[in-house]
Amino acid sequence: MIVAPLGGRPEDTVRVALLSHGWEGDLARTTADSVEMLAFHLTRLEAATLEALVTSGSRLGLDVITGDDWALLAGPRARLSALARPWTSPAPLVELATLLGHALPAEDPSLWQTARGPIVLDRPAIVGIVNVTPDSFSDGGRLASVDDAVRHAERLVADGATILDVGGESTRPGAVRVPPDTERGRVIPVIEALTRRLPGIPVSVDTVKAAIAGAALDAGAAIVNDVSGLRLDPAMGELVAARGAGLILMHSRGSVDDMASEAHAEYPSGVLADVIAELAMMMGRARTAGIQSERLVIDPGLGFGKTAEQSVELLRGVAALRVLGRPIMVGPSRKRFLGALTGRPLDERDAATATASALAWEAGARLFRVHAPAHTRDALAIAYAIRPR
Ligand code: PMM
Repeated sequence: MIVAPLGGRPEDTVRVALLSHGWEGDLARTTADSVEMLAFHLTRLEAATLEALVTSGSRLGLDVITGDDWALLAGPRARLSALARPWTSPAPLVELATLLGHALPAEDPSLWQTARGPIVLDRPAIVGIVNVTPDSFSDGGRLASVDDAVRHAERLVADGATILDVGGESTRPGAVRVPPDTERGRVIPVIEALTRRLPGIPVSVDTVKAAIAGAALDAGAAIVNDVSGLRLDPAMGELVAARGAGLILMHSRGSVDDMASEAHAEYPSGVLADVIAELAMMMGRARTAGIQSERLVIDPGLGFGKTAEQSVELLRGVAALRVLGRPIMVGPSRKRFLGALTGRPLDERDAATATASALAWEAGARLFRVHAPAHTRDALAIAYAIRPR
């Protein structure tokens, strides 16, 4: 007899073991998914709900840790699903069962619908950054003309980018705000040129303004990257819905002036729980505006309203974002928290960016927004090659 421990994520290792015994792929996956371990942080619970949760949870073999009005609930997906059935729940658990059902992650989505067709995310997708700003964080506005921007974009694609993100307004704290016409004048000619010169590469526009997003979609963009998560321009949601664009909902707080600072870095329930709750609100806003969920990608907004430590904590917990049921994008590229961890200046953080990206891939992230993709492409190629199968 041999008893061998299975390391790693249970759903992956169990699937691999079942496949090794000749199980058919789909059956192995569904069976293995039932042992996926999940945990939930429940807050603002009534006393009766808490009491019923302890009883039902322990009967199902779930771990339930409770406090005054909160609980941590953990266990295999299959047992959690048994709790997420409002039609069989006792009265105090009906609401919790319903909410748990919504919160249980669907299988990782691998398709992202955009205005120019679907993007398949069964392997890592590198989003190359084309900052057409004189004062961006990390590339210092070296792209003075449309030709410079196109040349830079071609380099990004040669180095592994499969999507390009064009931005014309810096969120760097203290950056000079640009009037919409200036932002439009920066990004639209670049998007027109890119969609002409690189027709197979979907382009996203990094803007919080519906008018700029609309003009960018007219110019051939497929995706809107709204770093305000639909908070700052009330017209953005309806525009994205009407145009069938893909939408990146990034977590941030505050205005363009202070969102990339630490001005709003208070997270009473912990940065991970609060960011997930606020991303869920942003997804609700998208739904209300009529945007289909297949068009959404979520992004925890590393460095936006987060201290370096909080960005690290978010990256550590990025797998938890999978509860939201949409593909996850991360933007660690050259950010301050990587400087804090490595002691390296801005222009020496590409290896750290690549490492952070590969580790985030393992935790479930699928899109990686980076300035200089070469290292990240290599790191992700290894991470992809050794993925559990
Ligand atoms: N970071 C920046 C700008 N836009 N968009 C998304 N979706 N995610 C990010 O992390 C993000 C972003 C700031 O970085 P830069 O000014 O160096 O491009």
